[in-house]
Amino acid sequence: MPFRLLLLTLLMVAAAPLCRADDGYRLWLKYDLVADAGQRAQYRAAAQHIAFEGKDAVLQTAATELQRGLQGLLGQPVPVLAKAAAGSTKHGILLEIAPPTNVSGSAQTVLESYRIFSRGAQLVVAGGSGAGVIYGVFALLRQVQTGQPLAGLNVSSRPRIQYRLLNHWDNPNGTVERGYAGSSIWKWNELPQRLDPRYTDYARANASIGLNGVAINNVNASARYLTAEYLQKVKALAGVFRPYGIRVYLSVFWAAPKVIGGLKTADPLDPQVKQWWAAKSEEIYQAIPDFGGFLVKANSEGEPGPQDYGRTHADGANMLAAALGTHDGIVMWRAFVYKAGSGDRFKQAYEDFKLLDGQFAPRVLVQVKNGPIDFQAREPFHPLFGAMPKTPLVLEVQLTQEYLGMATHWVYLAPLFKECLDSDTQTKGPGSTVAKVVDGSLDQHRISGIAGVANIGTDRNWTGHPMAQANWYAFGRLAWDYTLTAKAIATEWTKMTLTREPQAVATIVEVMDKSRDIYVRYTTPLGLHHIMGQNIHYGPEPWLADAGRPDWTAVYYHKADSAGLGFDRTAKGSNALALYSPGVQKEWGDAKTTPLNYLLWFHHVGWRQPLPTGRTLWNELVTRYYTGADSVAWMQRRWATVQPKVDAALFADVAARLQIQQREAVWWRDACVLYFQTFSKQPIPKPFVPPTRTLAEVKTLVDLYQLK
Ligand code: BDP
Repeated sequence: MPFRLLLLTLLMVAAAPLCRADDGYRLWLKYDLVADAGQRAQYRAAAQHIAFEGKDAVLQTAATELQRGLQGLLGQPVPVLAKAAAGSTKHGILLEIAPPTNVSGSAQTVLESYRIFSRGAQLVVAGGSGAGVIYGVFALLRQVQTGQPLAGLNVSSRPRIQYRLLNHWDNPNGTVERGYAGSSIWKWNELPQRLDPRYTDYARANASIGLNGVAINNVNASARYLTAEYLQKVKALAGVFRPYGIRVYLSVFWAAPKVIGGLKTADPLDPQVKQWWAAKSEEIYQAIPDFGGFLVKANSEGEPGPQDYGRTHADGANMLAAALGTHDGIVMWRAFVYKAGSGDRFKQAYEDFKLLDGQFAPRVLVQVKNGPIDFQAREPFHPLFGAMPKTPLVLEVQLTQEYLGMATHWVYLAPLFKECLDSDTQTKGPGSTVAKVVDGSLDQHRISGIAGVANIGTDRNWTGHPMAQANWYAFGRLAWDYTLTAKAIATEWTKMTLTREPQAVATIVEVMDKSRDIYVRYTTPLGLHHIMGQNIHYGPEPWLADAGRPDWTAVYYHKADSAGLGFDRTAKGSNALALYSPGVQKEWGDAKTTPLNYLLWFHHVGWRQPLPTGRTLWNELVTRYYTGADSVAWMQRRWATVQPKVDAALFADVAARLQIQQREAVWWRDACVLYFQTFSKQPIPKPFVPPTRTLAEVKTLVDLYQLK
């Protein structure tokens, strides 16, 4: 070998580990060379070119994305040709827009549907529109990324839910409410002139999992977004997202007509207010012709709203829907409302909204969180699901781990989302699942939606915890098709993102699948809820009795006393159970038939009460706290086994976060068992070893975290 070549080879070998280091930026769209040579050869033979015709912008993006993906995976150029130039005899991939005739569903979901099949030598990706093609293209890439054959491929798919959105809680100053992955990725000071390349990568990631909308700003909204200056910035973002089939939505500040419009009122029935919103909406559509619509948090946690003027949520939502005029937009009106001092918080959204069913204008959807309180680690489904048959309901879930350990605890959320979607409201007999309420099929709604509060920030790996990328991914996949299993989604994500080695995949998927249950065990077992640290919502603070309002304390929710533990929501208590259908009431109304996971949500149970596990409540509670904390050590051991199979930097990052999680699981355990022991007055059952620190010592940790 000539000396210079030898030197070059040596340099390349030395540089190789550096190239391998994976900072997580590429998410699940890695496109590294397919390692198996035989498999690679098969893919290469099938994908010699990409062909399409037409000027549709999303179709063109689809071709570029497919080219980028295949070139990386196959390690060879894959030319994009005009359909006529490609001919039909050579093996290649043809992209075409061909609205299917045999698919049922709303007009939009038909447009977004795709088919992948063989026609002669060609593999065809046919979409109902450019968006359909792009979803088909990412499905095809997923096939290759997960090592599936292309030959004989024959799949068709359409989304089950029409509006599939991320909700960003991002502020104009660059902070993110409840964000744990750095700052907002939107750089308002640079827009509209400079478009950070990250905006495109963000759009690619969303399109690859089937998301078609983005509400870009916090629901605690600044009126600033509606100013002419900011609308130019929003327009620039919309321009980046449009070729990926993604529409922009805005959260609006209810009192905007007063704050930036100079009006004296924001009363939805006031003619000037109506006029202001209509003009504002026209201005938005002039700038952004495909603007998606408005997301509204009103009369909630201090935000202004129509009730300030004696009007209802329906009055407010319908006024905004009217303001959209003939444009193709919607209003998503949030049902996350609760007033201080007006009974069980569990019931308040229901009491405000149930009566309004049937009063909302056709383009209004009411957006309901998965559970009745607030994104706890486990909640029963929100009683509004099934209770508003005349109103399309958007399911809102949280990807950012506000109450689930922020960015240090590894918690895979698909099991949580699935648990809610699969819950049976029984409102129209057995099988009336939340999923069927949300997709509109139970009550024959024309429109349907689902929203995930984003966990994305400026951290290089987007989500802080590397494994939290899976929550973004899983949300998109379930929004598209909620019948997918949490495990199947975890498997494809792991193969695309971390490793294809079968044993390592199986190990990682097993940990992911159990992680949410483990988190529940060491934080809020048996249906405990809202006992976390005040304000920052991190760590345990079950003793919290004094906060801005009673329903922000912990004691309001767990009701521990010398007799027992749990919130009695039966007829003897707050009677929140009465909000559910008779079938659900029957099961959950009796402590003996209530699933243990929901027990303390609905019943005040005696400390010595025996449970179906054979243990008393106290012993079961302690057992769960201890085994939950021990399970984090199990997660660590399992993670250690995959070290040779995953990127070294990523391995170390996750291992370090698991150490924190382990320490904090023990913190939760000690805090909760010691505090509840002051009521139960019973010993820690064997074989568990009592905490080595005192309750007073544990309490000081909260102060440390909250920087008091
Ligand atoms: C709670 C958050 C708060 C949000 C609110 C909401 O603590 O920051 O503004 O939900 O959803 O979970 O409006």
